[in-house]
Amino acid sequence: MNAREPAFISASRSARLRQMLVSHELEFMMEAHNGLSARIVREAGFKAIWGSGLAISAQFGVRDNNEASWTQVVDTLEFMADASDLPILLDGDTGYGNFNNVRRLVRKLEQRGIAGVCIEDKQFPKTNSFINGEAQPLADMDEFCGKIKAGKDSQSDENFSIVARVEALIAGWGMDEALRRAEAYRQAGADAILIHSKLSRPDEILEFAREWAGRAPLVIVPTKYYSTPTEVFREAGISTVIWANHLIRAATSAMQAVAKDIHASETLVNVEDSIAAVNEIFRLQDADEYSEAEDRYLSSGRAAGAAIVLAASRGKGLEAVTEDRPKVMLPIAGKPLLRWLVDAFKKQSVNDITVVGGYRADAIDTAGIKLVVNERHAHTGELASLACAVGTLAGDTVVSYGDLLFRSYILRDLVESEAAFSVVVDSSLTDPENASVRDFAWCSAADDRGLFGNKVTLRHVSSGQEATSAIASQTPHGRWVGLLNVRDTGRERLQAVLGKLQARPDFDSLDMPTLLNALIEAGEAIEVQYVHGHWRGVNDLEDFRRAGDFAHAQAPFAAAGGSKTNDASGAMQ
Ligand code: SPV
Ligand code: MG
Repeated sequence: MNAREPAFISASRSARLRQMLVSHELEFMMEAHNGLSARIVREAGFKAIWGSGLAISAQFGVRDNNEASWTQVVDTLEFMADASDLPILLDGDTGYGNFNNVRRLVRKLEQRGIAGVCIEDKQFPKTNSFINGEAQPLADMDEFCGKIKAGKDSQSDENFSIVARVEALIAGWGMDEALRRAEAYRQAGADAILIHSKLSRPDEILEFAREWAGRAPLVIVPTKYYSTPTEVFREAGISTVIWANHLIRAATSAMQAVAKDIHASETLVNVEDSIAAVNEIFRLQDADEYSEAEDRYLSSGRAAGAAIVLAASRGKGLEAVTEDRPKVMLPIAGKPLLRWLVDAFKKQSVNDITVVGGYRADAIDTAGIKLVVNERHAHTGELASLACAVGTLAGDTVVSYGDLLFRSYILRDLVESEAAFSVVVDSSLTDPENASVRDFAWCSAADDRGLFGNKVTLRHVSSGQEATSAIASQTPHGRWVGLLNVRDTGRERLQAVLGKLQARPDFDSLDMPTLLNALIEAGEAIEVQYVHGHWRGVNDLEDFRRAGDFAHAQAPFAAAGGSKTNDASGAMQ
């Protein structure tokens, strides 16, 4: 869009095209042939688009002989008009029939927001002017004048333009015939005359312009006399220059080179850096607007949920089975632990999943996830891993340990929580004597099924690092399972608290409970969702061995081979 001319831009497309035709400046139109190229033309700064018959037929892979039907052309124009707010002048060939077809064409073009049409005085079906032009029969001049009149009479927008294209020079009928026809078309109501030439020098065009003497705007297509300095057209009083086919030709040579290279080399590495990035295609498609609209209009509440999965560790006590892979890639009932977790997230529409890898991150299956790597994983803890991903945090996000299996309702209830921060605490685990278990949780109230629905908040979680706190002398209310839900409303506060912890000299050794406790100290209410079993962490070989049974029990009956009963009793841990 041309920001220099706001008044021009706010006018309708047809008014802008008409303004270009009648202005005393030399104006330019660039060819486009689909929505993408129409957008590219606009971004390059052009003020209008030429809907080239040659380019549109070529992108369909058919000949410029009216092989594409006129409705197929009009459908293509609709995509172009949607993709770009520029005025479009359609190359309407001969008008696709007689005066009646022109009337209908004009009405349909107006309905699709097309600013004007150019019709040429040849016979339907036409052939491109550069293919044996002299052999092509011209239309009867009076009949063509009738088409122009019919088109002008049927437009409902006074600014819709009809450009009459004179093919007399192409067909070898001479300058006098070209001038005679141009004058007749002007009198029939044409808003501009396109005078076409297939010579490599502009001489006949310039002679025509001299004789024409500004009776109506003149449009030219210098495809063949391309070496003429543009200043020459300006001095000749030309209204508009059409660069008629250069984007389809540019696309063609780029596609030929890339296809040839990939075929010969059987790899993408040679071409990747020289072609548009996939993200550039997304940008041209306006993919961001779609994401924003999704946030506004999708009612599911968590349509664009995100997750950060901490998966950097090899797994203490699991060294025997993690030589070649991190803990999260251990196979549980036939699929990696991480895949169980990812599938569980996807089931709750938590689709934007960032996994923070570390130890043997190269072995992580990245299908459906984004992988970031904590390069310092060997010397750092959970918060250092979280910090690797937290910069990209957007929207509602679940932070999860990577070694979890759980029943689906646990995640569903967590992500449905409206609280800025919420965690899952298992009230079946309250024995702090078990030294191998950390993450004990003290809450504002014990799990009490009778008080179902009451809000309970987290008061403290035992951390691997901290000195025993006063609260730890009391019996805990359960164990934090490793799931934290951060609503969009809490995101910046979480980032701020994490930022403060990052300033501590011992940050590299800090774990997730330290973050939860820091949030609590900062005055945040962390809502507790109690569960009673129904989940597993994989912390040692014994957990690993038993996780298969648990996982089988989560699978549909068919996949689980009927072993559903393992999980029927409740507490799993
Ligand atoms: C087109 O772009 O389809 C034209 C111009 O009609 S030309 O191909 O030069 O005839
Ligand atoms: Mg054409």
